Amino acid sequence: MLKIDAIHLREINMPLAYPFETSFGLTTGRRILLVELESEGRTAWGECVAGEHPYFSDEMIDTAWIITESELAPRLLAAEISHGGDVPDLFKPVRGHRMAKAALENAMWDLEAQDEDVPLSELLGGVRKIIPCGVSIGIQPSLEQLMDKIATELSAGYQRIKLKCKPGWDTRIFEAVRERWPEILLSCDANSAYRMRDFDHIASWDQFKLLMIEQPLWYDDFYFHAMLQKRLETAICLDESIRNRRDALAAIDMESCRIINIKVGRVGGFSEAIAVHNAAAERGIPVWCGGMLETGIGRAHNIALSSLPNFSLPGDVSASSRYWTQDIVEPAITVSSKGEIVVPTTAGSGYPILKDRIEALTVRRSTLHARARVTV
Ligand code: OSB
Ligand code: MG
Repeated sequence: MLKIDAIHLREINMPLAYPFETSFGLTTGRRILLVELESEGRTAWGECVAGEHPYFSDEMIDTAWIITESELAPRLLAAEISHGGDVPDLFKPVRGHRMAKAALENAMWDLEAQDEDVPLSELLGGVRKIIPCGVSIGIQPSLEQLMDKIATELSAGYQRIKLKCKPGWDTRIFEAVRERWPEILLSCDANSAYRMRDFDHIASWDQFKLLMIEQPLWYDDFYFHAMLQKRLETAICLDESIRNRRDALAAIDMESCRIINIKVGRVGGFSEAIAVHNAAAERGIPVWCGGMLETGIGRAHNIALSSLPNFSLPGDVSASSRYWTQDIVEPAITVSSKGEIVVPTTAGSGYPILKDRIEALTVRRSTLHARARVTV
């Protein structure tokens, strides 16, 4: 039994080292909900990846805070469970709010790994000792700045460049990048910026030999992505549309995509992420680990997840320094000159948190305690 004595919620505010622009908006700093489980002297942390606004998904930090405080944390405090994998059942009565659920479930897996004295990656079923890394490059003020950014990331060793795109920031940049770097692994991510009238336009990108086109159409769609995929040589990758294993099965069966981006927050926690990974693996669909501008806490969890066997494409799991002047874990996450991260072999997530730094960044907090338990 892993008895939870208390759950601490806190909001930290962290400015991004570099602003990040997607088709749905510009992010210059993050407001992040962190959860901390206290269990018999041990602590384990989870990061909620919900954004500042409900633009990527229908969750945002403030909805995640309310749901965590009023519904999820009380269920976890009252539970008698031993495994992170037991958490989804506890949360089943609550519909949606997957990013809020994931923060607590992932913290629970972290706690279990510490308790069992094994690396989190091993507890999740990971096998990889190193993981291949790519970068996601936001929409830039100019093509020149984009080219400079790509040159920097390539010389740092990253194995795959993903370009955020939208109408007006697509063909022209792909052309310029391919002219200078004909051979690199290159992909794009539209975050749902296109519609059916754009099908011919998107089909014209086959000439750029992109590794994939991520979520070109509606965030909740499978059917029209399947129509588009029929028109393309290039693989479609779904991100936003895949909320769980059943979505992955539907998308694969309908041929809406040939690749899946797994974000542990988007699917509601490690249990569902593993289920999506396995469903894809059984059907020959490669997956990779997406990112949500996480701090080292979420990033460490992404590294552990990426060690599962079917994470065969480079993920958006990159170094702390690309996002933060100082991360909240130590050591900070670093990527080798070959574009790889070494999966930690120590117990738990392998990245100890910097409590003082977190305290200094905290702007809001709340603590829930377990009711006294009486044993007879
Ligand atoms: O669609 O993958 C996405 C960031 C925020 C929201 C959505 C996405 C992203 C990224 C950045 O692409 C990935 C990262 O480097 O963390
Ligand atoms: Mg995406």
